[in-house]
Amino acid sequence: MKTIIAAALVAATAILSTPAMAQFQKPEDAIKYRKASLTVMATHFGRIGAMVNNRAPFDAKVAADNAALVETMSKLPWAAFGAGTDKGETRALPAIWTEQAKFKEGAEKMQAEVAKLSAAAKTGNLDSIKTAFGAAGQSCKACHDNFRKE
Ligand code: ASC
Repeated sequence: MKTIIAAALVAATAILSTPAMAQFQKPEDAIKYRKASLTVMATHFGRIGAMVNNRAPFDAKVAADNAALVETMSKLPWAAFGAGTDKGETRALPAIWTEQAKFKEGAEKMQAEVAKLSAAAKTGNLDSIKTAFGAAGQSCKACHDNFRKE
């Protein structure tokens, strides 16, 4: 019995302390996951963009709902940039892995800016949303310029 409990504890510890990468069975699963999460994020960001750029009527609730989704999605892609996920169907540049601190900083900057966008959207003030949307878009672009192939 003691042996079983000990084995279970060892297994649980291994699962809980496994690096993020091991959430994915294969590198291509991680690549698919990060692309999917970025695509969903971009879709909801774009819906706010349509209102900010007068391509859609402004609706405060739609803006707030989409910004909340962007904020949630912004947390997801990063665990899927683990070691060994640099090859395959990806535009990710090697700099992601050779300049990890800079990449992390960019990812955190983006997450901070979209959190501000979500806060602005909750106020319903279109001018604040426009300002925050611009800053968030810049934070997307900064990483694309440095870490993504054309
Ligand atoms: C978007 C989108 C991005 C960013 C980026 C900003 O709407 O899909 O990736 O904005 O283009 O420069």
